[in-house]
Amino acid sequence: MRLFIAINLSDEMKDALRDAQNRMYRSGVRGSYTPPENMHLTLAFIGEYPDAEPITDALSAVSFAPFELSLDGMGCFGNLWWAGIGESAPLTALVRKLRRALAENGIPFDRKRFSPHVTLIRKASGKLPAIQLQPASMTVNAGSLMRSDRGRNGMIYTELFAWEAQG
Ligand code: 2AM
Repeated sequence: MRLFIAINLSDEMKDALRDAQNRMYRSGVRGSYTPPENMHLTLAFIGEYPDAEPITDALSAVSFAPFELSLDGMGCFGNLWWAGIGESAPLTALVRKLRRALAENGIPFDRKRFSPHVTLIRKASGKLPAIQLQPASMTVNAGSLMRSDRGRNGMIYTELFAWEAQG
């Protein structure tokens, strides 16, 4: 199984992201647009791993209180265009605790520096236009262990385990 840990986004966040995608499409940008059901914020990418149970055990031991996230601007890694997430101390703390728990349990993950983003377009054509995102925010009440499968028409992400905030 190809696994990652993510925050799934609220409808309000997805609507704002969808609106930005629509404007980019109308301005001629072509590429592989992330469908709303696939929009998420990755906290840790595990990759191929045979068993979800040690991961759900590790996640269950990481507690966090609900916190707010908001969108903040757009950026790109080459031809992968994304929407950024505003600076958030609780998010940074959660990722640090989560990654430490994975490491302590011997679960491998991509140790690249955390750069909170939601991918909007892969293989985007042209240059990133100056598009303003509609303001949007959400309360994070849970994180998710996700499985990624290659479907006939793109990636299919399935939630295997929801890990709830406390309080
Ligand atoms: P991306 O959107 O920036 O590509 C599922 O692939 C999720 O894991 C995506 O959000 C992807 O981020 C993220 N991810 C992080 N590191 C990855 C890696 N090394 N390989 C594939 N996906 C990775």
